[in-house]
Formats: sequence, C-alpha cells, structure tokens
Amino acid sequence: MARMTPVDLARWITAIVFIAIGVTHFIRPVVRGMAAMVPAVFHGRPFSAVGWVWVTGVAEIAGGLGAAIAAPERDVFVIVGDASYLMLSSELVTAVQLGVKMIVLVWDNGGFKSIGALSRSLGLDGFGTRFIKPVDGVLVGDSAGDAVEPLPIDFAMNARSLGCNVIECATRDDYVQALKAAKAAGRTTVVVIKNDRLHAVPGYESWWDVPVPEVSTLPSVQQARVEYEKMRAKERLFL
Ligand SMILES: Cc1ncc(C[n+]2csc(CCOP(=O)(O)OP(=O)(O)O)c2C)c(N)n1
Ligand SMILES: [Mg+2]
Repeated sequence: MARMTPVDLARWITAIVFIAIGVTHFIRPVVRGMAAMVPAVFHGRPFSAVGWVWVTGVAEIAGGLGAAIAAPERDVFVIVGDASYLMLSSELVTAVQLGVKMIVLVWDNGGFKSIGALSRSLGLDGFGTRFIKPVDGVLVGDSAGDAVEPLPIDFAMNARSLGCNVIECATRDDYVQALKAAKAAGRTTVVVIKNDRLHAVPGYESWWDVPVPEVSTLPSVQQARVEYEKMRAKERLFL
C-alpha cells in the first residue's frame, strides 16, 4: 500500500472532524436543542423540525454538490453564511473539477450572526463572533458597534480563485439580477451579497437550553443565569 503523505493525513483528519460534526446532528440531545430553533413556519415543509436538523447534518456546499450530482436537470441553490463558507467551501473545487453546476449564495454579514445573537442573549455581547481586528489586544463584542476594523476577507476573490463564476451584489436589485444570471450560467456560480449583522428574523417562539456560566464577573451574564434557571425549571422533554 502506498505510504500516506502529510497532505493525505490532513485530508483524513479534516474529513473525520467534519463527519464527526455532522454526526452530532443525529445525537438525541443535540437534535432536541437544534429542533427547538427551527422556526414554526418550516415545520412539515417539507421536513419535520427534527428532519431539518438531520438535513443540516450533511450541510451546505457539500450537501449542494451531492444534490447537484443526483439531480443534474434541476437548479441547485445553496445558501451559506460567510463563516460557514470559511469552514467548508472546498467542494467548490470538486464542483469545478467535475463540471457540476450549483448556485452558491454567500451571505456576508461580517461573522457568525446567529451565534452572535445567541451570545448576546446569554449576556456575552457577541464575543468572538465578528470578523474584526482586536482593539487594544481585545476581541471586542457587538457593543463596540462600528468602531472596529473589519478583517479584509474577499469572498468573491476567494471563490474566483477556486475557478468559480462569481457575481457580487451591493443592492437588492443586484441580488435579483444575480439570481437570474446565475440560473442562466453554464457553470458553478457563487453570488456574494452583504447583509446586516444585527437585522434578523424575530424569535422562534421557543427556548433553547444553552447553559449559562454559574460564575461570572459580568452582571449581564449573572442576569442571564438567573433567567436560565427560571426557564430550565419549566423544561419538559417530549422527544
Ligand atoms: C458543521 C457545523 N459547525 C458549527 C455549527 C454551529 N453553528 C451554527 S450557526 C453558526 C454560525 C454560522 O455563521 P454564518 O455561516 O456566517 O451564518 P450567519 O449566522 O452569520 O448567517 C455555527 C458556527 C453548525 N451548525 N454546523
Ligand atoms: Mg455570517
């Protein structure tokens, strides 16, 4: 058997890590927590809340590639956040290599928006969820507003460098045009659109059991812990 090179080893490790992350979407307590976050409007359309969690286990660009291979006669759209794109975008190369077309919509909102909102709801100010430079050595949170220097990430250039057709959008009209142009294109197309970090969908009419530290010097975390204990007492398990 040929010897494994360091690159092969890195590939195996990466594959195992990503498969392990995906597998968590099939573990009961994780499924329960994530299912509670699926907005009611999606229940049964077409999957149950739990079904949606399973689907995200095979997530995003990699999942889109599988769908595009399985159904070449259909337009396959992938919506992916900027942070998720940074975690797993290498299948774009596979799509280019195989000549498989998918349309990837990258929503660039300067970091981990959903996790930032979760962090704020736990009194943690979105710490570590922004693509910004540290300020005086500190990774500041959302309360720092725009008084920060964004990281110079160029998603369009990144996707272009992998061999994709790329369309950049600044406005809603650009986005509508880009969707049409992407459908008409003959190869994998990445559409990059900026969106707002703080403008979001309303609450999900549910509560997610994310434990808050019992000990903290931050009053906002202490307050969140009091709230957490109140909510925890009401918890009932239905799955
Ligand atoms: C494979 C995997 N890793 C981590 C997570 C946890 N997670 C859920 S949302 C999220 C943030 C994603 O940020 P982004 O893709 O930029 O989307 P945004 O919330 O900004 O729209 C993370 C890390 C996950 N669901 N799946
Ligand atoms: Mg994001």
